[in-house]
Amino acid sequence: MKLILIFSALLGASLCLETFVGHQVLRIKTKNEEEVKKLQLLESLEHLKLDFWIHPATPSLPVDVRIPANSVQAVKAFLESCGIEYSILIEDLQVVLDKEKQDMACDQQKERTRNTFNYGTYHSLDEIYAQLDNLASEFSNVVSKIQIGESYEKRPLYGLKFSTGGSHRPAIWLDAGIHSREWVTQASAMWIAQKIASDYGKDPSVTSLLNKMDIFLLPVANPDGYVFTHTQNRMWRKTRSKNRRSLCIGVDPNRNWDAGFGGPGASSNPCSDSYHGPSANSEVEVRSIVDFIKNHGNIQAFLTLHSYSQLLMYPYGYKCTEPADYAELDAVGKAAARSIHSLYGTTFKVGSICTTIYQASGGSIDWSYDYGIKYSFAFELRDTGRYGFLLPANQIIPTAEETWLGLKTIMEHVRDNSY
Ligand code: BHK
Ligand code: ZN
Repeated sequence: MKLILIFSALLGASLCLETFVGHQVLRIKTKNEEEVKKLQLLESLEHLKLDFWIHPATPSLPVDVRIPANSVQAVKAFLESCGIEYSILIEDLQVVLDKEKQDMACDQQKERTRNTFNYGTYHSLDEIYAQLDNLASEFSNVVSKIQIGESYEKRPLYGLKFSTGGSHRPAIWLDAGIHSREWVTQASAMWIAQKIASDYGKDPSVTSLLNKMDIFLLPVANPDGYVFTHTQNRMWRKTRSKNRRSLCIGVDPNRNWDAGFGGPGASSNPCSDSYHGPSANSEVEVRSIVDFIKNHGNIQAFLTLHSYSQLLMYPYGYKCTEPADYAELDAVGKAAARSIHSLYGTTFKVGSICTTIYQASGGSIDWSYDYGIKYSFAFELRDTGRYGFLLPANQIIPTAEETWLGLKTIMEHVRDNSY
């Protein structure tokens, strides 16, 4: 009997969805450096098992943190004793997760009867991959499916190539979902794929772009993590690779690039959500993109989608100095932010990674920029913390629409300023 119990407990641990009952998400407002320091101390207390959605770094920025039920009282007591202001963003995370799951089940049922991909709902990896095939066959004049490698758990890394011919045209890279829990990014990437494909020959901007350049889109850069967020733990961010030195799983794929690798804003602790990994490019998902970019030889823009915070960032993250192309990147970024704003009034803040969120080393756009890809930008899509990573599905299409306008502004600039 005892054995059966132990066995089923083990099974439960590996086959069940992690619950977040009673987990709260707090928004903490810091007034000065001293309060930031106190939050950094709080972050270092591993036993509290805090998940900082936005890390403490600059006093003017809010800090969002998910707190497990049994740490909530301690954290609030700590904040109150320090006189640090906070509010509750999410009262009980599981309630939001249950709603998300329920909505998804409903939408899936509708989708089955209609037999068409609903861009306004979240999907499994298999559904997304099936849709890549559908797009490639429906728009075979411009779209083809490519595979750039395999994940750690041997899932294919599928992407789309948008091309109207020519041999080896200059190209734009766009990826989403390198952090698996940032679901609106994979979903937006799919809407954008459909938009690019169906606008060719209709929208003069897309048409002229694709008459000159190719676009490569990788909608799920971290498929193992993405599957894990559906089957085990909705809050998973990292890859799923095993560590030699620890039982903790995964590497932060946005700390694993060969740009200031292992520097400030990355963790050497394999249990941390920002663990940089044993070496640069240790993650096959990262290595596959790097190899693809190097082999291609003429990528002119490197664009990556994250969520959340509504930011449009350019290098650097591993250091806080301005890149050589600062003036141009800032101007293009601000123009893109205006395009985003024009549709639904969503405001994006524009700046370097270090000055807009925090110092973070080993990030993709720092690598791409130092590699020579001038137009390197990272988007942080909606929202600003009301739902954070759990953006309701009815915001997917509006998010994708506004993001596409921002992307298009950057792409037009790249088209007209190829180098
Ligand atoms: C984006 C690009 C490069 C470096 C850092 C970031 C911020 C990103 C991160 O890696 O910590 C924040 C994040 O995932 C939430 O999207
Ligand atoms: Zn991210």
